[in-house]
Amino acid sequence: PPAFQPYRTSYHFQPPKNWINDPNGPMIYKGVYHLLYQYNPKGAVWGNIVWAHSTSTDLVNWTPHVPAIYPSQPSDINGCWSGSTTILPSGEPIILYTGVNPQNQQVQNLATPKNLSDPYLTEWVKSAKNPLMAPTIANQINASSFRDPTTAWLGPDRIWRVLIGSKRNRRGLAILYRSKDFVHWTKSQHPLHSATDTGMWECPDFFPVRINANIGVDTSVIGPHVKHVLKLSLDDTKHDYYTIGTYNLNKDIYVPDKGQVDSDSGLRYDYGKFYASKTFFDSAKNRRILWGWINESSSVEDDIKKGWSGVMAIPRSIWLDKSGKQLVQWPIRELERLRENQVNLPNQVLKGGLALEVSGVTSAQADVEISFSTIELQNAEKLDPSWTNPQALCSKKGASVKGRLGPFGLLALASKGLQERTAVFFRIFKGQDKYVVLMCSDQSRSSLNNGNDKTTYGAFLDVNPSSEELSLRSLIDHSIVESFGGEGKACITARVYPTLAIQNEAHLHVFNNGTENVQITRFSAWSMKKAIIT
Ligand code: DQQ
Repeated sequence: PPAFQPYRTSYHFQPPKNWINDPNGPMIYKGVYHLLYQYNPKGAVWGNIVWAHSTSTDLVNWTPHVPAIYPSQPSDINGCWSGSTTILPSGEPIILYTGVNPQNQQVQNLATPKNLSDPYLTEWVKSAKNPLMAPTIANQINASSFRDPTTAWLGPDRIWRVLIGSKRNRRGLAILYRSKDFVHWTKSQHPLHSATDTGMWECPDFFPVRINANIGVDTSVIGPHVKHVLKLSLDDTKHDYYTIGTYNLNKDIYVPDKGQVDSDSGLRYDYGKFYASKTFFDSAKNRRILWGWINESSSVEDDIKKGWSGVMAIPRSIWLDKSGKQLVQWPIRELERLRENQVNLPNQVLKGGLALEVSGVTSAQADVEISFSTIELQNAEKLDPSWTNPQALCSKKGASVKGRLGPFGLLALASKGLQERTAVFFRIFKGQDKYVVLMCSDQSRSSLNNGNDKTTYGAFLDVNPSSEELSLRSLIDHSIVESFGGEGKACITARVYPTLAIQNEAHLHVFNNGTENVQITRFSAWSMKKAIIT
């Protein structure tokens, strides 16, 4: 890789070079966090996939190990694709992953640690019984769409269950398998869940969340105090969608409370770039942690030139919102240990049309928290009933389009004369019977290089601006702006490649491009230290 690397991140996980994609089998074992992930040891594009492996004691600083799983037997000779770890009741971790066999069929394999007393679990042994699950004529499984086993869960009937992503024609499927011993698996007649016309379901994730408590629970927990979440990564749209619903263990089916995984109005973990994510239960801190892959928005040629592609999002704690209608995500607390040189702004009115530069922060590598309150809500622009797609609305009304209540927010990775800037902001509209808050991340002027994908992203945010403040946190890391609106109710992650606003030439502004004044009720920004990721 070249020496000049303005887009490498300082506190988001990435290996020194080459291609990465999905996080695989995250876990905590003997106090050590493990991140395994899809990796091409030979280049900056997808291919030659192995499971690379790093460990950490704080989810921030990472030490690499040799690849944990790589092609070595007929059942995975053409690739070791995504999968998950399950911690058995004995405390032993066990991996299920997808292998691609000599016929290019997708099959499911098992691997166990060679030495359980090694907390780093550097060596893994594949089962002689692999593959444990395979497409056959009898089971009618589509051999090129059968992959990404979930963490398994154990029912009160002592039977293990696991999901495999699949499709039949255009119907997406979460195929269910059951086992008494984790080795012999039988396909259930019915999928746990399916939906028409969604295409392939990659990387399913299925887990319980506590009602009315923001603590995580183990994947096998069931009962009246939990709801269940089913997440799917739609190959068609490359977004991660989830629903919240009820898991009926007797029938082994999952019924979403409301909504579909496939529709554009479906709930997403992140309304920007974030894919093939996976959660695990952190038994040391009783929380559920979400890992997601953030792909590049640059051209393949640029990726090859810089020698790498892909980073991981900051691990996020994830729990059920008190409304019960959506999940909430927040960067793991450990990240705050990288904060230094805090800069605060006093409470103040930010007049319509004004911007305020924040000095004293390393703006290319920062953590920023801001809250707004709005005074003249009744002056909000009316929401046209046809504006149902938040991304389309944010594209139409970008940061430079003047409004009434908004756009107001942050200009991140801004160049001196503002030729380049990534704008993360809110707009408030007057809807039918309530105010509607739109959160946007506008990349249209993020770089003078037009070879990048500069799509603008957007989400509606379930916050009531007449009684609540509007908060925004943005993690800025050279080529990433990872934003959390409404205390984690909507997340938008963007990849940007400024040509001027790099390193010490990057600036940070608070702006209000609406006609109405807004009040800044809180502002803190920190320079971020570099994490040790070797
Ligand atoms: N990536 C893996 C597959 C998975 C896809 C291959 C999702 O197992 O379906 O690298 O990004």
